[in-house]
Amino acid sequence: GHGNVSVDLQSDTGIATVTLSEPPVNSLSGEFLTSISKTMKELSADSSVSGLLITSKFHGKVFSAGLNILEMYNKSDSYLGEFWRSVQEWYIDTYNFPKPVVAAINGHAPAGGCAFALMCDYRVLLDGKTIGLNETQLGIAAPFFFTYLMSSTIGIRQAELALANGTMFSSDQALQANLVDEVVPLDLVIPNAMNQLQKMIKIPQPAFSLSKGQFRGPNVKKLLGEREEDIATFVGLLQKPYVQKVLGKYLENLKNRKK
Ligand code: CO8
Repeated sequence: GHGNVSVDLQSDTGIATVTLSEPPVNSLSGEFLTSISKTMKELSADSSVSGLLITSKFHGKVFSAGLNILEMYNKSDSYLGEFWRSVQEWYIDTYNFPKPVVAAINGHAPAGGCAFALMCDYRVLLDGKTIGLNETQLGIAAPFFFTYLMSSTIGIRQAELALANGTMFSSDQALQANLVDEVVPLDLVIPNAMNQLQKMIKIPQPAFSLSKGQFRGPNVKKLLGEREEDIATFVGLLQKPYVQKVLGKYLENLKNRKK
């Protein structure tokens, strides 16, 4: 892997475990996102790889805290633009990955952490953890490609409600809504995810890839066709004074939560 992304390849099955290891909570900075994208590109091109298990080093705590809010606070237009480019790249490389990808969600998965899990083909969530696209709670709206991830997973009506309200689902609610496929105790998160991968890697790979591409290709193509516009939209929204104010307040609350 690259940076704080580690890869462990099982030589007999070709399953690669990708462990997100950015302390303390796997928040996604531009640098971390780029490390993830590079890793995905390499694993995609490696013919000895049959599938991926994506999980977090912070087992039992946090899968990913989502985009690093510090990357969006008090920054120049060009900084924000480059950050957003790395977000787009991460989405394209992960969502478009041609082989099976299973998320072992071994901790909380708010916002970008939820999006990451939604880019995978199957989700196993740790019992008692929360998952959802809570962006509106931060005063921002999730980008269109996050909303597509949610609506292609739980259906348009439920996605629209969840995104408007910034709903964080409990593990029971997430299972009920089909936002995740399994909810299990801690010691089963990785084994059950592995079990699902063992099944998926038996499907002939070209057929798997073609089928996956038929669902996902149009969404990726849309973003590829309007990357610069999407960056401009993001930068424009982020630079609004009220958005910066809300983000600042949110960061402050995060810091003060435990005091
Ligand atoms: N970004 C930056 N720093 C963060 C983030 C984050 N997303 N999450 C946590 N941190 C920091 C905390 O401030 C804390 O810092 P410090 O140690 O300096 O006080 C440190 O990481 C550890 O966090 P906690 O102490 O809170 O750790 P816990 O284990 O108690 O809790 C949680 C972990 C549940 C993940 C909790 O930290 C949390 O809820 N974090 C916020 C999650 C969140 O709301 N993320 C939203 C990110 S926005 C996004 O992903 C999509 C934006 C799309 C933009 C589109 C615009 C057009």
